[in-house]
Amino acid sequence: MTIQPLSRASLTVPVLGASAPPTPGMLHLGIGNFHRAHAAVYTAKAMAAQGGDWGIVAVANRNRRVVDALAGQDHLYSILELSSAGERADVMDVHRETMVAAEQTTELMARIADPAIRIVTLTISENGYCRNAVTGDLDVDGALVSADLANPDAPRTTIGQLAGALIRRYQGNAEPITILSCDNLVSAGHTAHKMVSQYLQATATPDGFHDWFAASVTFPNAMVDRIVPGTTDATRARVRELLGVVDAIPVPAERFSMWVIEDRFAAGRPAWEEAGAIFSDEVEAYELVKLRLLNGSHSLIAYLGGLSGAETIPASFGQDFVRESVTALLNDEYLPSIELPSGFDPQAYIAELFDRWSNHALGDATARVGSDGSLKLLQRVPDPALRLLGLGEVPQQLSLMVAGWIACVAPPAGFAPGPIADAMVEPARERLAEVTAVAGSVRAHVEGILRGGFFPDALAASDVFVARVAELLDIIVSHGVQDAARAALDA
Ligand code: CS2
Repeated sequence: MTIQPLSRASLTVPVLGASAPPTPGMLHLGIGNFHRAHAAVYTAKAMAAQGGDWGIVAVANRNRRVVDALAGQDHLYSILELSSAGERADVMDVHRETMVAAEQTTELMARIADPAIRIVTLTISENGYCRNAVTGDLDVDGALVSADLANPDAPRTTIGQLAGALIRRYQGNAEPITILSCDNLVSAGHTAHKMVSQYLQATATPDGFHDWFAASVTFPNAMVDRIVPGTTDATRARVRELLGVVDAIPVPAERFSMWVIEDRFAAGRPAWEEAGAIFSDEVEAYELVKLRLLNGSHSLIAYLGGLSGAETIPASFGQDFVRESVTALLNDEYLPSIELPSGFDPQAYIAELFDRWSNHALGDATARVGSDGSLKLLQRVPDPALRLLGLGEVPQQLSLMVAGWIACVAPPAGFAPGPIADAMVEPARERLAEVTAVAGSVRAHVEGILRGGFFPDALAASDVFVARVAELLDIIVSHGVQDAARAALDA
């Protein structure tokens, strides 16, 4: 087969779902791998089933890599599905324009104000919501949000950009619009709504704006799920072999995919149910199931793996001690903390999770899942830990998770967690180093972090939790992670 650059002219395979029509109806903020293997796929399939002007404007926050590559290959890219049952590659054709928010902020706000755009989807990660870790409110006093409030025509945060765009939309045409968060947050829609509302309360708005905002802008909750690792040279090589094209930005993904959405769309939506999405009134229950059972356990697998030399999630989960710790976390600490959606079979879900975490073909990197822990753990630890503490019990596995995170990204003096932990991206590394700088003991180190603004006050105030995290961290540092996991299991 002749190898050609990926372009419309070189396309010899059919695209997945439908090609989008020329005029986009959606705009996506945060054009990373997850969106391209998740909402984009549902949208292509929905349009294949029922048509619709739902092409997507792809917006990167500041990094040009993906948008430049998309622009250079007629907005096409491929998805490489990897599982033990085999592999397949497909080409996607749903993006129609690209933008970089940091460079085209005014244009971006005008584009969102354009009535042709009826849905804005978000994958901006936990970080993008500018939420204060202690209060859960918009971080209005933080450097980023206060800079935007001082200069609202050139906002740099997504929240400021959305607020500016909504004001422009109200002034221009006042057409309704939906903002749909596709991030791993508790009550993702409510959280997005709260952050944007609090920003709008703090900034000048035209007369009548708040009534329009309340009546015409919706923020449905949604639970998103598909394990989508980073792209590697191996991904590109495999796509070249399977499709005969050179794609700079293929996306590897597992076969499994799930999307549960509240049906609250102000201006129409694609027929995502045709692609397997579930519309439900119990979305928050699904979000909690997924955030705790999948994402929470994922963090534990990542930190135990990072500290035991396992480069991938399946390599980590393949170790008996990791599997035992995760099983205890699921059964003793997470399952009792959630109300399940009706008809939901937790044991079947967990059995499927065990398969998904064992996907060696996908080879999801431990360092990917261990990254951004300071933001992710907020969704995964405090509520279930506080529940157990309230019952007079010690959350052993949640304590182990936090101890593992600290050992990986803010190790006590003299402890070197190794290259996998070093590869974890942690935006708070500097702040973590500051709050632990004067710690003379592991206990003081843990106190510095737990009481340093990374967790809500209620958890930071628990001496029992602080003490258990410190004991387990001490064991990690002095005897290794397996002994710490054993101590948490035997307690
Ligand atoms: C992972 C998620 O990054 C993480 O912490 O748990 O990216 C996970 O792979 C997805 O949420 C799966 O839907």
